[in-house]
Amino acid sequence: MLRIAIQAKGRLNEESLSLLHEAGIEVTQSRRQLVAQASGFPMEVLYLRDDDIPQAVSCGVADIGVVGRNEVAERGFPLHEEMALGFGACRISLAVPRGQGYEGLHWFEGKTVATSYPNILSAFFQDKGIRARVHKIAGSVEIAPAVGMADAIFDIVSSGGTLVQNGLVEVERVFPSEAVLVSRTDLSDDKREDVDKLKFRFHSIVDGRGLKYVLMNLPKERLSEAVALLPGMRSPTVLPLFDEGWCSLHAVICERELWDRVERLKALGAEGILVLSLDNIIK
Ligand code: PRT
Ligand code: ZN
Repeated sequence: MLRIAIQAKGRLNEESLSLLHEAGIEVTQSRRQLVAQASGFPMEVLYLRDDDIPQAVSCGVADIGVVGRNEVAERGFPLHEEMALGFGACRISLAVPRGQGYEGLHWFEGKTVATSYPNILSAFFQDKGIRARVHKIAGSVEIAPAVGMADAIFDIVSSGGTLVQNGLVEVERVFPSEAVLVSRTDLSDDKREDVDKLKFRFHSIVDGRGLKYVLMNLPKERLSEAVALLPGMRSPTVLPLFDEGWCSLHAVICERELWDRVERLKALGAEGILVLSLDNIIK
């Protein structure tokens, strides 16, 4: 029986549960309980604060966990990163008060920087040869410069709205992060097998995100031009139609290229274009 640690509440909770759901795993008990039984996979779910997940997995309280890569790096416990999960995207960045005339990292020389990620920041400054003071604070890092506690901050940024609201400018993107699946480094063979099964399901979901399945009818003489527009998974599928001058073309297209490709296909004479959502891709 695998035990997975996920965030009890917060930004990663909902998407962790929906990833499990899409993988055919339902969590039956209320999330107020620390441990819940799952169905659809031999698994228990342990609800923790994200700060505690790296240690819980590393010391074997849980076998695997879903947590931000930022927490994994900051805590420094020995863990194995199994896969990136494609949600919770953010970065930890250095930001300075607006109007500082920032021209490069040497600006930080002798300055004080407030952060909840002192280990990642100290390692970064050391690597770059910058002597700055790293001031650890637990929360509301973004107000530290305004209240005179620090000259700059090193904090998580996603939309950047919080920085703007606090009169700060992002000057260095230091650490890109997203939710990852981590495992303890001493998994038994049985558990390793279960983790691989779970990863197979997760990959089929994560790989299918942002992809569309597109079908259309196309005059046969335009086929090679159309295929050139559609990289697909290997190559597009072409099926005959009763009308011999026409064929049916099926392909997988990345969502952000969808409209551009559809417009170009239409210009080639494509008709009856259907765009379908993809739940899973089993590679
Ligand atoms: O209670 P618990 O300790 O479990 O939760 P928490 O409050 O410590 O963490 P939580 O739920 O805020 O974040 C969990 C994880 O989500 C983080 O460790 C990151 O991996 C990831 N994540 C993704 C984020 C953000 N995006 C994010 N925007 N974590 C925090 N933020 C904060 C950021 O610090 C900023 O102050 O949200 C604010 C808004 O960001 P902007 O740039 O969109 O304005
Ligand atoms: Zn936390």
